[in-house]
Amino acid sequence: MTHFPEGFLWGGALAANQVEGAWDVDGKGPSVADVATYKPDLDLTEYSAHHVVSAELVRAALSDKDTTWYPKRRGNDFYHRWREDLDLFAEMGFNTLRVSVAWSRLFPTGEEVEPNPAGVRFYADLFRGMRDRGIEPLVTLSHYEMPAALSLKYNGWEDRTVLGHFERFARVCFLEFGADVKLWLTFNEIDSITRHPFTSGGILPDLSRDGEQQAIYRALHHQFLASAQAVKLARELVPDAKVGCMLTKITTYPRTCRPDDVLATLEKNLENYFYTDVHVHGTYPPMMIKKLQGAGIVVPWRDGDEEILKDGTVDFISFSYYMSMTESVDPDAERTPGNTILGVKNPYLKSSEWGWQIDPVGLQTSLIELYDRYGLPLMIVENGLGTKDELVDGKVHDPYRIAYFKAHLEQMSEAIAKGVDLVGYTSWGPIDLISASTSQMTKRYGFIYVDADDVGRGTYDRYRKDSFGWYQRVIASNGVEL
Ligand code: BGP
Repeated sequence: MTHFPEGFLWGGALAANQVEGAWDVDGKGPSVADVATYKPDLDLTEYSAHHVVSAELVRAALSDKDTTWYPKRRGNDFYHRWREDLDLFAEMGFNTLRVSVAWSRLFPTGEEVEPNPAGVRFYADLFRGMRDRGIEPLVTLSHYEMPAALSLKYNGWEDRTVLGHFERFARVCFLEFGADVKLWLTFNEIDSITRHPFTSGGILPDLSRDGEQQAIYRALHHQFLASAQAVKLARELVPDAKVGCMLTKITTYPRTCRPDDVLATLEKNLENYFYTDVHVHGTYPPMMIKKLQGAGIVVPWRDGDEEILKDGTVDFISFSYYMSMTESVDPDAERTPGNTILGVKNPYLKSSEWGWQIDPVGLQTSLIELYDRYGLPLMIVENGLGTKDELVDGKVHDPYRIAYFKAHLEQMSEAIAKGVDLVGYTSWGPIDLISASTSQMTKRYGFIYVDADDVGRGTYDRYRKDSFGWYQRVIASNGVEL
C-alpha cells in the first residue's frame, strides 16, 4: 500500500535547450546552451576541465553553424515532434509536464522590445496542446537558456541591466501563456551558478570585472531579485497561478562521526539551504552573510532590494534529486563524480555508470528536512537514472530504470505517510534528450527511446521502453502498483 494523495501530479520534466533543437529556426537566437560542445571520452572526474569557456570561444562557436558537435542545437527534435511526444506522454497517463521557455526563442538577443511572434506561437500551441490532452503545464522560466548575446555584452547576470530584460521576458510569458499555465518555476537549480556559472548565469571568467567568484555572487543576487520580481508579476498578471523556486537537493552525510566531518557536512547542508532560505524567507540567512563577508564577496545590495525579496517569496518548493553526497575532511577519502560536482564516495551506495550515487532513502530524508524546515508544499521536478540503453528489434528492456524509480517512489510514499506535503513528481527526461552536463545523447533517462546517437545520427523515431508500461501502471493506480 502506498500513500499518494488524490490529485497527485504525475509526469516528466524537460528543458527547452535539451529537447527542442531548431536552434536557429523561426527567429530563435542562440543561447548559452547552443555553444556547449559534445566531447567524446569524457573524464567524469574532470568536469570543470570540459567546460572551459571564454568570450573568444563563445564568439567562435557562434560563427560556426555546425550541429554535430553542438548537440543542444538539435536536441531530440521536440520542436517538430512535440505533438507526437505529447500523445505518448498522455498515453502514459501524465497529468503534468514540466517544460521551459527558451528565452532566446522569444527574445533572440534578450534586448528586443517586442517578442518574436513565431516563438510566442510555438509555446502557446504547446501549452494548449498539453491542456487538450489533460496535461497541466509546469513551466520553468529559466533553465540554462540565457541569450548568448547577453552573456557577451553584460557578462550575463553579473550586470543588473539583465534584470530588466528578464522581467520583460517573464511579463510576456505570463501575459501570453497565463491562461493555460498556472504552475511556474523561476530558475532551474538556482544554486548551480556556483558549479557552472556560464550555463546558469552566462558568466565568462575573462569578462568578470573582479574575479569569477565575485561575479557569481553578484549574478546570484540578481537572479534572486529576478525570481522575486517574477513571483510578484505572476501574482498581478495570473492571480490563480502558483510560483515555486527550484533547487538541486544534495543531502550530504558525514563520511564518519568524527566531529570535523560532521562540522564540514553541516556547512555543506547549510549552503544547500541558502537558496531555498532566500526564496522562502525573503532574506539571506545569517551564516551565509558572514561566510560571504569572510570570503571577501560583496553582495550588490541596493535600496529596495530587501523589499523585493520579501515581496516575492514563493508558494511552493521544487527540487531535483538524483543522489546524495558524503563529506570528509580526510584528503585521501575516495572521491566520486556526481551532478556537476565531485565529492566523497559513500561505501553504502551503488553508483550509476556516470558515478552518481543512487540513494532512495536520501530522498525521504530530503523531503522530511525540506518540509519540516519550510512547511511549504513540495514538488520533485527531476529524478531519474541516466544509462546507456540498447534498442533491439524495436524494444528496450530497462529493468534497472524501473528498479530505480520504484525505490524512489517507495521512499516518497513513506515521506507522505509521515506527513510531508508532496504534491507532484516529474521524472527527469521522460523521453531521451541531450545531457545537460556532458551533451551526450547516449546518457538516456527516458521511458521513451529516441533513435539518435551522440553525433546526431539516427531516425529520431520514438520507441516505448519497458519502463513506459511500468510508469503507465504506476500513474493509473496513483502510485499503488509500483
Ligand atoms: C539537472 C538539470 C537538468 C538535467 C539533469 C540531469 O541538474 O537541471 O537539465 O539534465 O540534471 O543531468 P545530466 O543531463 O547532466 O545527466
